[in-house]
Amino acid sequence: MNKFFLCLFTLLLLNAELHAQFNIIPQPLEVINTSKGSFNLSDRTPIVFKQQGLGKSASFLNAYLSQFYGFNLKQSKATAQGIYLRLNHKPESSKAAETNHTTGNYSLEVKKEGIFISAATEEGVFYGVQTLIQLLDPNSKDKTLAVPFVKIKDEPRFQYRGMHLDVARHFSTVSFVKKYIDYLALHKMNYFHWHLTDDQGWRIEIKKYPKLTELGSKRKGTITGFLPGNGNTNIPHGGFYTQEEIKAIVKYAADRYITVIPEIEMPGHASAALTAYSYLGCTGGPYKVQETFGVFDEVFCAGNEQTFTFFQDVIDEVAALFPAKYIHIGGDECPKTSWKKCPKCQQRMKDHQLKDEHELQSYFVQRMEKYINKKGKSIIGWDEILEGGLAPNATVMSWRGEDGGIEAAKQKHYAIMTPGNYMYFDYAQTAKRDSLTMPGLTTLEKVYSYEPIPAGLPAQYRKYILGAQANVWTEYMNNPSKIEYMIFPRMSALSEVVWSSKESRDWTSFQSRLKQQFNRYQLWGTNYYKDALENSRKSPAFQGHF
Ligand code: TNX
Repeated sequence: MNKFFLCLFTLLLLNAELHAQFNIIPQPLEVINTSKGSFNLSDRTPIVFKQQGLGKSASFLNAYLSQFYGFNLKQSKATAQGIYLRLNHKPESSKAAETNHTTGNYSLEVKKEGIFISAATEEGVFYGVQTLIQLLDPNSKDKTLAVPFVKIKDEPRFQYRGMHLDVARHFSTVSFVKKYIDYLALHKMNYFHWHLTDDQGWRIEIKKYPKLTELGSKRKGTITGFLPGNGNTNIPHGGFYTQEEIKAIVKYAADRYITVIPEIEMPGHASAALTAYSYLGCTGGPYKVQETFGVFDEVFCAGNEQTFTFFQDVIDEVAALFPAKYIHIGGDECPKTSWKKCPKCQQRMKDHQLKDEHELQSYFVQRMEKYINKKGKSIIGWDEILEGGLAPNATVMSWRGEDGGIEAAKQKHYAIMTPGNYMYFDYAQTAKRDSLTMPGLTTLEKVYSYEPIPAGLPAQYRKYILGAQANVWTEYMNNPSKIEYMIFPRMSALSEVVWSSKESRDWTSFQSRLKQQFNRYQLWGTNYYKDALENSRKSPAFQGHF
């Protein structure tokens, strides 16, 4: 018996060894080291595919090769040695898939005759290309790349693999947003949650309400130091995306099989919108686009019909811009102070027999949900939308720990896990506090250790957990380099949490593969937290504020 376990153990180690040598992140389901040798990839290698849709995968590969290796491939019908992209139309298997609708399986084989990527879906082929990219030596300066022989079978574990970006606290340019989307693609992520409106800025052009961006996208300054701040930059900060720019970004993401989910905050986090249209608030103002952070009492009036007209108009334009099935309506951190004092809000509560302001918030969200459902879309809201009764088709994003997600799943609602102490990339990544951040601590190891299916959730509800997402709130990130520093390497850990099978998760193996990932970051020219491997291991247990 002991011998048996020894054998098994050796086999497992050997297996981990084989995986490790390819340094692929996220770890694929099966990696088979076929035989020694490699395929030479150069500008003489043709790329061969029949279906037009596969052109997106080919273009991504070519853009990567030209940017980082200085050559690209020509499409050809030839049957010589080349890269073959194929749709095989076989039904998706779902061995490791936790939920029913995981798509993106692929197989990749590198052998003497060529590189063969096949999948049942276009995105599967795209993920195969991402894996191929990881087989390329990031340190090579050659125009011929040796791609090691290997056979890989892979499939995602979760159907929702997301990253969020807050562009309200600090604006990100169109070109950085595209770069961010590329980072997601390189990690096989498929959702980009775009936090477009908040107290500190309204960042999406709405044609019917031009003042939202004329006035609401600009603030006069920003606090310096940690909340409540030790001064103010007094430097105006602003920026917004035109509808044309938004369409371009949505297409850019779709070409990478990434769905963009817009977030339009309601009924809280409203200062920027109220500054533009003060009649939407309970008191009528005066309001200002906030220069500091936190939670503000000025929220949208829930008693005023014009508020709903406003949001319906906004949703009309938003729904037309984003093909995603989901619209995120926020719903978080909405103090009830102004509603308690507002005659219109109180009247609404009487008319609808709402017993408290939480039920009024629920009324607000449910009314907007109905409108959004009529447009064929569903809402996502932060876990506060559970308070006062959940809207019938809502998906919950669980951020104050996992309880919201658990509760939603038990009510047979879908949930996406983004608990603060694991998934907040605005928290420090080292106990040494190397820069100004939110006060929590989320080390690389902490991210890596995250298990999206909560331990106590009864089996029959597990399918309601769609996946997980990391949030990048930008109160203390005012330039792209800081954002990159905060997301890398934590995003690489996240990609494994949401993609790789639970059984294959192995912190030791991840650390060893991450060394090569660091070389890739260098190739990309991105900033990253270089001491993550050192300090993640040493850092103490979580000390966050939730
Ligand atoms: C809470 S997460 C917020 C954000 C802040 C973040 C800072 C959530 C739904 N609301 O408005 O930016 O904390 O960590």
